[in-house]
Amino acid sequence: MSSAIDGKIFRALETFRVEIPSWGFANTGTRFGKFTQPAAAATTEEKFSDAGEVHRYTGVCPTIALHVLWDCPEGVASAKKITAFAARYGVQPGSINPNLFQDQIYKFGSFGNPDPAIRVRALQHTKDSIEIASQLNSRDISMWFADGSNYPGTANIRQRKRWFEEALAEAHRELSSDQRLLVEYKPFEPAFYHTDIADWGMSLHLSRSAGPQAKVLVDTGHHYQAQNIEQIVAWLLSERMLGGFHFNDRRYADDDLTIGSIDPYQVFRIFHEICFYEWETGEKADIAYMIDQSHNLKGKIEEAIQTVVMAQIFFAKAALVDHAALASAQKECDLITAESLLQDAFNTDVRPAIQDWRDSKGLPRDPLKAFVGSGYMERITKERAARNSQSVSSYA
Ligand code: PSV
Ligand code: MN
Repeated sequence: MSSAIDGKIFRALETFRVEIPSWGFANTGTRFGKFTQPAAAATTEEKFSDAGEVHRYTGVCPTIALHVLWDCPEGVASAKKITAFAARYGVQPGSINPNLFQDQIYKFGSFGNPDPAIRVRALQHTKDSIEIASQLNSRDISMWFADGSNYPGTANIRQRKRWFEEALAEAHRELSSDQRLLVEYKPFEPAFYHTDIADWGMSLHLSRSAGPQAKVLVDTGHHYQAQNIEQIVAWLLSERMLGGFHFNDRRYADDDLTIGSIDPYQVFRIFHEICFYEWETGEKADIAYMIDQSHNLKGKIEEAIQTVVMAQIFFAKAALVDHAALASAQKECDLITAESLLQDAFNTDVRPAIQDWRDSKGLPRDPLKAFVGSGYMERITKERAARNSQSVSSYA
């Protein structure tokens, strides 16, 4: 491979960081049940320990996303313990995710609940989550709402929109100047008729009405089949409203499969829009790259490492697109050349250059192999198996 290509890949990887979700290490399943894994993490400390391994072998996952209900059971008082875990395991708390969907009170919604007392509690939980984020020096508070309805006529959609506008604006007022509120959308599930924040346009509207530090969070699994996600990305970039990603792949709905396992070209196309934007504007897009996957059947730490390796591959491929040539081919309406520029980059084997980059950083060339050979899995399996076999542990 030419040194120019190597240089492009090295530069791209230099700043590319991926946040791993704490919930990716816990036993998860579907609504039909869970198949537990003997080595799954059950405590926040174990999740930090597992995330630390992912960072140790990849070198690009310095932060772990936390879900407040599952990882901060004592609320703001949890911050001290979490800070100690961060120091012990070498990974910092990343985005803070309030949980506005699991408590019984949220049966009919959180910010969109017709009961004002529940809306107040949901807002208080959000404010507490922002306080936790401040204690932990976390920049992003990621808001996902399960709010919606299952049957036509059962919810006042316009009224709920207003409640969302009010509550998000109030949450925004709690942010410190360096924090951001990321607003995620999802078209359906768990609600099956309407979801209050169903698509990127609704997220964009609510983010704008909340305030300047609110941005849209795109979860790749939260789209209808065949939706052109990279176009959404391009529009949000153009509006400077893309704050973050939850990456995963899907075959049917929000399947939470490993990034690139079903449609690798889609991941590439998304990264391409970001790289092209950065080339055109000369500005680095301020995007939090996060993974939101549920590793139900594959080994959890192995899958997290596999995910990061895949993400680096697609990002490196996207960095190889010849932007100047692409811009000129687009201008000339030279379709074959324009399309081929993307295909050529996508078809380049970037793995040797990525391995060389890892070498240059003192990281193992093959992070998965290094992890498997480390003995960590054997150790935690011994330590956690007896406990895990006794309890079909909860989602957290
Ligand atoms: C919901 O499907 C989601 O994508 C949200 O980001 C949640 O916080 C996460 O998954 C975990 O349930
Ligand atoms: Mn998500």
